[in-house]
Amino acid sequence: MKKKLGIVYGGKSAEHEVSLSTARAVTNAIDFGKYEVIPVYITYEGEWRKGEPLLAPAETIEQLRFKKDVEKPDCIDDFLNGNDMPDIILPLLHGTNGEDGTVQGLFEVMNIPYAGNGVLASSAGMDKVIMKQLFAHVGLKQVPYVYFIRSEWRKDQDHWIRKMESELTFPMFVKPANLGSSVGISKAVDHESLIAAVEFALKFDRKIIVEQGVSAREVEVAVLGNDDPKCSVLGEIKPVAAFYDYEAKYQDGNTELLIPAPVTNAVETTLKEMAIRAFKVLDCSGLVRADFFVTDQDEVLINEVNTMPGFTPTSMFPLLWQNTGISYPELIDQLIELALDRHEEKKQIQYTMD
Ligand code: G1L
Repeated sequence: MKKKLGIVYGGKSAEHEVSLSTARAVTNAIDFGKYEVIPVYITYEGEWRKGEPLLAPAETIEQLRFKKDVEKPDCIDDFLNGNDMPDIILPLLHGTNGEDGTVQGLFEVMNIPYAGNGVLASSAGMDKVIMKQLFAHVGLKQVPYVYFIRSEWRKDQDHWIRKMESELTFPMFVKPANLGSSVGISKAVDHESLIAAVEFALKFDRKIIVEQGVSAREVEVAVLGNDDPKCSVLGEIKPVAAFYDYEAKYQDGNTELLIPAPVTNAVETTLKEMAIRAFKVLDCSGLVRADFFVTDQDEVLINEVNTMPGFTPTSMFPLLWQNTGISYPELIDQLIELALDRHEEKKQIQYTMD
């Protein structure tokens, strides 16, 4: 019997289209002899629409974008009632309700194995402040930062400005704490732009983090596994322009990837050990992409981990594994196996005392 593999994609998110492309790429890599693939599209409005099982890879993303169907209403009830359930789910969703742990919670309640991180790691990884506090707890070196919530800022703006200007140096990066993407982020170079940057970020979140800018290279590693996770080779993201800001960085064509990253053995060893420590303190499972700064003095600082990294064949995470000897289809297979392993292990847990 073929396993029923549900792929859930789309969602109420700015990254809706990215999710659709990712879903298409995944259907291109799946072994249809081994899996029956059930596409579940979440609309921009948040409606769940299940399509007919796919018999072959999707040729376009439009094939995966299901229109409203009076015959088949929102299928979330099917999920909640346990009707016609997939055997395993690949959640390919970004942002709110996707990578923040809420959708993972739904799959937990339904008792369906799903790929990638669980509720705790997903939600902790969504909040930059919580993530940094956990990192600090296990002694991971990071850039200095200050954080506060909207009401604290409104109450005593001068206090927070003094704190930032005494504990950090310019340039600083001001970010909403709770967003997975780059929305609301800006660079502050002086007193005036710092205030403007805070006000701007506060439009997107009630919690703000201000990080000290560092002059460093950006190096990333992909981690795969559950209890005994393994690291890929390292990759460096190199800005093509000599001077760049965050706006430039996230645009396509402005960066180049160096895989493997040209770092010393000592840096490589330190960075991989730090990535595993970060994976463990966030209680990750399946996968994570860990992002670091490597300073001119070869000091390694952790920046953040991404519990749902970009996942098309040309994204950093799959590219790093490809360069480590695991192809894109193999990677998907492994993530499915890891999901099933974790689910089996959870079944062993005793819930009562008798
Ligand atoms: F299924 C995995 F492996 F857990 C998984 C799930 C989701 C890997 C990567 C992603 N990433 C995404 O869904 C996305 C953020 C690229 C979609 Cl927009």
